[in-house]
Amino acid sequence: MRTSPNIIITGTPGVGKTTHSEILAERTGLRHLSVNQVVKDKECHEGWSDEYQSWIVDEDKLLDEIEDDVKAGGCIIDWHACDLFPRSWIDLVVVLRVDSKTLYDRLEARNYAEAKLQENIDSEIMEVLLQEAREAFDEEIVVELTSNSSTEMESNIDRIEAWIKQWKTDHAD
Ligand code: DAT
Repeated sequence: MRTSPNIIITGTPGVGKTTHSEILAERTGLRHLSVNQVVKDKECHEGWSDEYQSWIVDEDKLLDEIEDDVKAGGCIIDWHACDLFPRSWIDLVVVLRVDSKTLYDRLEARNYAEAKLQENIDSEIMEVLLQEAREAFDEEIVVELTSNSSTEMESNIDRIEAWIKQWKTDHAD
């Protein structure tokens, strides 16, 4: 039994997953688990894809790598995919959403190539990650939050922080 919840923060690249996760970790003492970092550091991949400009992730190796940490609880899992994580590991799935113009500007600032930029904008418009989350987890634990501005981010963080406190109260011995 976990005494601290596990939360996935997901969404298209550029929506604010890392920023939200870092602030939340600082405020709540939960651990920011950057899946990108684990994939790189622990080599949970089968090489680099030039076409997708990203690692070809070995999901089994990744899950093995993080299993003990996540089962212990208190992880903020930061990644653009969520359907690989076993349902029993996860207490809340936050899907961050951003307007296409804002997302365009953020990805352009990251020097994304045009094709990759457009692919991510399309994915955001088509709600790909929201659908993925809703299909993979019970609807009650999937929350969609907008992240267009720092005011929205503040309010998201307050909400998630309050949710964590409540979860801990509800799951105290
Ligand atoms: P992700 O981890 O989803 O790729 P990020 O946290 O790295 O996204 O954020 C991408 C950029 O956008 C970064 O420069 C911080 C900025 N940003 C993120 N969320 C924001 C928000 N709600 N308001 C304003 N800027 C934000």
